[in-house]
Amino acid sequence: MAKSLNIGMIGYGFMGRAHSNAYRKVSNFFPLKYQPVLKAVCARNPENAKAFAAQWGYESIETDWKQLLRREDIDAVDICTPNNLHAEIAIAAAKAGKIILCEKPLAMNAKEGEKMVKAVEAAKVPNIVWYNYRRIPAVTLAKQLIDAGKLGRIFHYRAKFLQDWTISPELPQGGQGLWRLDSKAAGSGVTGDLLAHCIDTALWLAGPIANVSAMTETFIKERKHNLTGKVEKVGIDDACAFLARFKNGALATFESTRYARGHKALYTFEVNGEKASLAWDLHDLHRLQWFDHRDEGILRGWRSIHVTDGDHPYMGKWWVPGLAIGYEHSFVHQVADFLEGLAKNKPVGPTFRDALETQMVCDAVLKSGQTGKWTAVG
Ligand code: SOE
Repeated sequence: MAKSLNIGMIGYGFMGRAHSNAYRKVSNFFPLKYQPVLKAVCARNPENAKAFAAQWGYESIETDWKQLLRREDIDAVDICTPNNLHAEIAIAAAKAGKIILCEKPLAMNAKEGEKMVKAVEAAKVPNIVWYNYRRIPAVTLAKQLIDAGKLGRIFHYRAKFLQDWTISPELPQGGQGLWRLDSKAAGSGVTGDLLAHCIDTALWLAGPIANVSAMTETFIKERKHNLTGKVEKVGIDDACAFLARFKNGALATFESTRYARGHKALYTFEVNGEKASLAWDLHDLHRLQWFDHRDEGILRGWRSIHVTDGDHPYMGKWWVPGLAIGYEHSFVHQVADFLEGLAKNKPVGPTFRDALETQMVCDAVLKSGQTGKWTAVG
């Protein structure tokens, strides 16, 4: 019989739902040695915590995260709060000996991230950061193809993450649902929120980034703040584009904005290698586009692989070949891999240390955006 792993979740927004859904589903599809148990959800407002607990099946609630960490019946803490609370909670959770699953980005900046890495490594607690897109089967397949050497030397990496939800100047900043626009809660704008995903995938697929040259822009300079009721300066980057050089010599371009009218969450990347290229698009997430120069000349062309067969990553655990899965399954896969790692006593990425590397690239990007200069990472 599987051993229970009692989860204490802090925060209950969009990510609280995505993670809770994953904990609930994982054991039905992935037979593992550990089974998550939704033990407690923690939110400042008891009514909200109760409503969330009732909807998702948490056994109890807490209104103070410090109390949650004191509970002996909590094995793992899942941090789904705004970014400005990640470090304090994670460091305390590590000291309390808890397993930690932290929402991305790891921290407000690399300095904070370093303290978090030190804390989890000193306490030797298993840890992971929710960069979920790695575990969409088509993206995992891209990783397998690159690692198998099928692309050969990589020349180019191209990624973008486009949204359009903050174009209205009437949209306030701060508070529930809108803390991503408040630099005091989020640390940065699209760089930490969206480009961080692109950077995590890029580092995973193509290796470390050496230096970057960025431009950032804040299109709407002032917005009403929901917590103070006053019109306040906007401190986040609304858009960011940067060039990067990987340590292996490959060149990259990254772009992200919340002002690309018509795009809701268009995350795409393309990798061009000596022998082959591949491309992926979140709006068509179960497909991987593949071009292989080694194909017979007259048949050579881009093919669209429907990543739904039993021998594709994770797919053997779901339905039957040809039937697609979606966004939420990337979180289920992350929990499955993490639980398998726990059983085998092996770290599963992205660990806090992996996510610190992403944070260091974000810091370099933001610095370069300010200075207009090429900036080394780290
Ligand atoms: C922002 O709108 C957001 O929800 C990010 O915070 C998530 O990390 C991303 O996956 C989707 O967009």
